Amino acid sequence: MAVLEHLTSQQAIDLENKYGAHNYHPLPVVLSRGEGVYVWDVEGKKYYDFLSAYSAVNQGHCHPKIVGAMVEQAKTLTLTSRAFYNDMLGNYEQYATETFGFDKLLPMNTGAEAVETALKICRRWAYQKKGIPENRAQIIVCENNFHGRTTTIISFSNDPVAKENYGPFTEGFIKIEYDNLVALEKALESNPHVAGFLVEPIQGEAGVYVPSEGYLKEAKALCEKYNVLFIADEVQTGIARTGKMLAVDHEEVKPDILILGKAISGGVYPVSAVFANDAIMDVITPGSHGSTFGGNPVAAAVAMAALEVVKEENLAQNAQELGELFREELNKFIPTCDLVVKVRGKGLLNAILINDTEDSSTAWDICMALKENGLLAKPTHGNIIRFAPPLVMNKEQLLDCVGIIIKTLQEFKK
Ligand code: IF1
Repeated sequence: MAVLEHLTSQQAIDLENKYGAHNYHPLPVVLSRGEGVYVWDVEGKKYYDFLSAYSAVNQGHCHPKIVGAMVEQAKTLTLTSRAFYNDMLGNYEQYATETFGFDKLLPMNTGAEAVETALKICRRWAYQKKGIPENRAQIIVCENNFHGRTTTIISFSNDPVAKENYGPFTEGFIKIEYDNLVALEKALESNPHVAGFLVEPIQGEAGVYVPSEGYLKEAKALCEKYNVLFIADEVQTGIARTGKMLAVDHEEVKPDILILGKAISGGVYPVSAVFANDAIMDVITPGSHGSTFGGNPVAAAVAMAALEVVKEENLAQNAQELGELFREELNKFIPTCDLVVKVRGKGLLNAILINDTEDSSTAWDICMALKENGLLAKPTHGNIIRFAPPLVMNKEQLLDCVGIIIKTLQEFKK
């Protein structure tokens, strides 16, 4: 094994700059250890993690139960491919489908793969079950969506940074305004070949946009009225992040297709999954979709442990209560601070809107100051900072973090 010499932060940054593609602009902190709500940098400085790897580490860093499940399975059988059965996948599929209330799941690895899988299932359902003419299926998506980075997915993005010079793009998508039921009904009634509606229950990357109360329920009803599949992308909002197991649970909405990723594995291993009932999932036949690692024994073991942790530690209830406390404390502070316009979110998926332009560096500069004060967060735009700690945080730690955020904002000079 290559000798991992002890690097300074700058040495680690230099190595990444020299040998790695520059597809990110990370905050200049080099992490070497994580435990629960904390991470440490290579110089030993301790931080609260207020990003949770974009809501993948909901169960806290290096949760012993999840890591233990991974280690045990990794010592036993890591990968068989789906050319053969293995003794873990069926167990996991039963446990996860019972947890989320669907007949079946299709196991994949990353969120984007799961989104792509859901799009393929939706299109095939449209042709084979709804009777839409071949290659005419349309899927409705929302402005300012984020569903991943594959070529098809960025085809329906409106983020120029994520899209420019990656064409030609995949056709078959209709974009409408988020949280606008009139726009949705108009798109449904004026396009005869709509197969599905793909939506984030809360738009994460757009800046934690929580839609109006009732939006998801009404949108689902419109999909039923027009015989269109309601596809919920809960890669970021799922797994207790917003105070319920799924964000759609706040409105008791049952998606036709559910997409999960990130924290379904507790951030320990790449795991994603697409859930649907038999009437939809049975369009998938042998050889019509697959993945080398999809449904591997380690992923199965890790995901079962990660879901058990969410239930055993009551993480949804904790996210609900601590999220309310977080917004309550910040809403007391905001009237005293010109720098912050508002706080918004649900459960422990929150963001503050900074009183500056979207192309300013203010949010970044505030995150740099937060880092100095021992809390790691990252802007989604020049004027929005997302706050998403692990859901295992306790009240004392949360109030400590609120104190750090308020202190940093009070001391911040543009
Ligand atoms: C990056 C944020 C971005 C997602 C939703 C699917 C995926 C994601 C709702 C794809 C992934 C990640 C990707 C990462 C940063 C982060 C992110 F919103 F979470 F902050 F980019 F918008 N659906 N989100 O949020 O899952 O393929 O990454 O496993 O690409 O920079 P993935």
